[in-house]
Amino acid sequence: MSKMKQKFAEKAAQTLEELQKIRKDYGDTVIGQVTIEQVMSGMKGISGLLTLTSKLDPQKGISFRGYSIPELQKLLPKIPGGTEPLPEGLFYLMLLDELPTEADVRELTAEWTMRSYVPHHVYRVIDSLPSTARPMTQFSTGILAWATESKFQKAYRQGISKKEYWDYTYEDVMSFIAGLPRLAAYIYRKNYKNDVHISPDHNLDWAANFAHMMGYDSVEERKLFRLYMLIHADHEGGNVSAHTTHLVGSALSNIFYSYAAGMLGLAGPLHGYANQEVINWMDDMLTEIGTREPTNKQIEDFVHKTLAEGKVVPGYGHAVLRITDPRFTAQQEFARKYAKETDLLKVANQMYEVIPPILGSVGKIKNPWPNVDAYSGALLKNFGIVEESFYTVMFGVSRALGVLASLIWDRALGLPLERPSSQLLTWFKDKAMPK
Ligand code: NMX
Ligand code: MLT
Repeated sequence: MSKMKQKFAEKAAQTLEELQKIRKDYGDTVIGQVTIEQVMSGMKGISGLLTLTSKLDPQKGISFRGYSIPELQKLLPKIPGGTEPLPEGLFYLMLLDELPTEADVRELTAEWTMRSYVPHHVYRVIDSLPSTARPMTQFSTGILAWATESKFQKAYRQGISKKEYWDYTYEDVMSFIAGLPRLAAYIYRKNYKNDVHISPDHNLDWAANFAHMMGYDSVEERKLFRLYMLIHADHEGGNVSAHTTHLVGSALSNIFYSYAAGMLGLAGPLHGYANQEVINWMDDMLTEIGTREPTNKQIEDFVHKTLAEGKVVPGYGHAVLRITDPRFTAQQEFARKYAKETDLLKVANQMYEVIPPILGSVGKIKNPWPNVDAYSGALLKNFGIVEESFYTVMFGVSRALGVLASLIWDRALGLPLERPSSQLLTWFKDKAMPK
C-alpha cells in the first residue's frame, strides 16, 4: 500500500470513530429550521450534506480544508522556481486534511504518471459519436465507457465487505484522475486540431501535462493550467456537480457513473456551461455594438437589454457567495501578471465595473458580483485557447479532484443511500395555512 493510501486508511478510521460517536451521542440534536421559502428556492441554506474537502463562506469564498486560495498559493508545493501551486497538492490536502510536503506532491505526481492510462475502447466510443456531439457529451460518454475498468464494481459483484468499499474506490479514483487529462486532451485535439494527438510527457506534472497534450507548452500556459485546475477543483458539497456525484455514489454506483452524472450537471448553463455562455454573451454584445472596444455605457445598455429580455447575465450571481468570487480575483491577478491586455480581458474588466451596480439595483438578485466563470473564458482566449465549447470540459477535469476525493471519504465513512423525502403541494398548503 502506498504511503498516501496508508495515511488515508488511518485518518479514515479516526474520522469514522468521531462520526459514529456524534451519531450515537448527539443524533437527536436539532441543527436548524427549514422554511417553505428554502424548499421552494432550491433548498438554499439547508444544511443537509456532510462534505469534508472544502467549505464555502458567503462572505469569504471557498476554503479547502480551512485554507483560502491566497493561502494555498503560498503554502502548497510548486515546481522548483514555480509560482503556481500544483493541483496534486490540493488533492492531497483535500483527501488527507494535511498540507503536503514537496516530496509528497512529487510522489503523487509520479503515481498519477504511472497510472495515466485510458482504455482504448473509450477513444473508440468517442470516435463513434456524430461530429455534432458537444464536447461535454463526448466527455461524459467517454467517462461512462471507462466504467468497464471499475475495480469497485468487480469487487462488489464478487461480494466484498462494506469495510473494503473505500479501498476499491480509492484505486478507481487514483487511476481515473491520472488518465482524465488524456481523455479531455483527446477530445480537444479531435475536435479542434484535426484529430492529431500529442502523447503525454512523463516528466511533467499533472496540469502541465494536460496543457502539453492539448498543445500548450509555454511556461505561462503551464502556469495557467495549474491555476485553472486549482481554483475549479471543489466548492463544498451542495453545488450541482458535487451533489450529483455524491448522490449517485450513495447508491454505490461506481465512480465513473457517479462522476459522469456530476459532469452532466456541470454541463448546465446555470453551472459550468456558464463559462461558455459568458463568451457567447460578450461576442453577442460586441457584434451588436459593432466594436471590440465598447464604452461602459454601451455595456450597461446591453446588460439592461439582457435583463429586459428575461435572461440572466452569465458569470454574475451565485447561490451562496455574496461577494466577488475569490476565484475571479485569482484569475484577474494572474492576468495582470502574465496576460497581454487583449480586448476581451479589457471588456471583462469593464463588465466588473458596470454589471454589479445594475444587478444590485434589480432587487431580487441576491448576489450581483462575478463568479468564477466571468473571467475564465477571456483569460483562456488570451492564451490562445479560443475554443469556448471546450471550457466546461476543462472545468470538469479540475472538479474531479474535489468530488472524487469526497467520494472516497463517502465510502470510508459508510455514508448511506441519500433519500430525502418529498411532499405534495397540499402538504405545504396545510403547513402554510393549517385548518
Ligand atoms: N442575471 C439575471 N438575473 C439573475 C442573475 C443574473 N446573473 N442571478 C440571479 N438572477 C435572478 C434569478 O434568475 C432569480 O430570478 P427569478 O426569481 O425570476 O427566478 C432571482 O435573480 C433570484 O436568484 P438568486 O437567489 O440571486 O440566485 P440563485 O441562487 O437562484 O441562482 C445562479 C444562482 C448562479 C444560478 C444565478 O445567479 C445565475 O443564473 N447566474 C448566471 C449564470 C451563472 O453565472 N452560473 C454560474 C455559477 C457558477 N458556476 O460555475 O456554477
Ligand atoms: C461551483 O464552483 O460549483 C459553482 O460556483 C456553483 C456553486 O458553488 O453552487
